[in-house]
Amino acid sequence: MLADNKGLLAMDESTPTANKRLEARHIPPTEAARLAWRRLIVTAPGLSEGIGGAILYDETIRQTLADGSPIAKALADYGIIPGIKVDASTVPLPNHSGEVMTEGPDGLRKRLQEYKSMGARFTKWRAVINIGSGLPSRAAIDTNAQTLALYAAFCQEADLVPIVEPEVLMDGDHSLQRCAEVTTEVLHSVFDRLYRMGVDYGGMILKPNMVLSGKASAVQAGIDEVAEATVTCLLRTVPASVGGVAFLSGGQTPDQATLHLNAMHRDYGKLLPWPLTFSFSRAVQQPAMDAWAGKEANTAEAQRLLTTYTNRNRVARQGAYQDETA
Ligand code: 5MM
Repeated sequence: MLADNKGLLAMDESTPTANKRLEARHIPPTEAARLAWRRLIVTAPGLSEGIGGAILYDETIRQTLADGSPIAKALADYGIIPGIKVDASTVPLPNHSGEVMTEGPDGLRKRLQEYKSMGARFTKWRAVINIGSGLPSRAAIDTNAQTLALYAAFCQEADLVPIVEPEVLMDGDHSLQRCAEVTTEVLHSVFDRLYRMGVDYGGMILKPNMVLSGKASAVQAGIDEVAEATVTCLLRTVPASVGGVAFLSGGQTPDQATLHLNAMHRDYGKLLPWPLTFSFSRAVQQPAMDAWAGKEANTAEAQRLLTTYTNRNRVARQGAYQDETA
């Protein structure tokens, strides 16, 4: 999945998130529009040059291309391994205002068998941690870490590779240092629970946030600071035997996400014990969706932009990306 300096494409937006992205571009949020967008992505010429695996959503894995081929099969035929998001999104954590937990362990064993029969070879589960005044609580960290570990154990039992995604959000006015503290604490807790659940680190992928300044912070860390803080945090917390690390973009601009990944490889590439790559959604889809705007006539240009951005990240994964805006 992560071979040849490739990354993963997150195209697993739940229906509410997918609709939000369409509405932001004045595209009617219909099933037809979601399908058109997903077909555009899957059929983008050359997508497999930078992408080794694509994470689908339940709706998408049940859909087909215009020629009737199932989307998971089409991806596999193009050389992209199909995966599936198996969490059921977040709900409020009881007794903990402002914090959430992820639903989905009930019936998971059965759902995994169904997805496997539909061609999925890996899965993803996202937990969300908020930074705020007094947050995150120990309860939020422990609950989410335990659920991620349970999910990963179910997947390995089913012979599917779990992507474990504990996302510390960028929202808020916290500092880079605070994000580093929280991300370190969360990753320690996640790996402790994974270990206790008997999860084989070599057969899983971690999908973490980068260590960033809060979006609303007056002081924004530079590219090199983010790269150093993120690599330091990961080296302190992620066992060397983990199969791979693939970042989420979390609301960074496409340029920021690419430059951060690039700086990590350029400056610390030789220190990294695991493949370190990308599993972006917004940071690769945004420019393409803007160009598409829901119009079939814009398909080719949108596909060109999608592969431009996925390929940039493949170059960044080698520390060789040149900032065109610098
Ligand atoms: C694409 O969004 C994924 C699913 O989120 P929802 O259940 O809220 O719709 C999300 O897990 C995504 O895979 C990661 O956050 C990476 O996406 P970004 O946009 O952060 O790169």
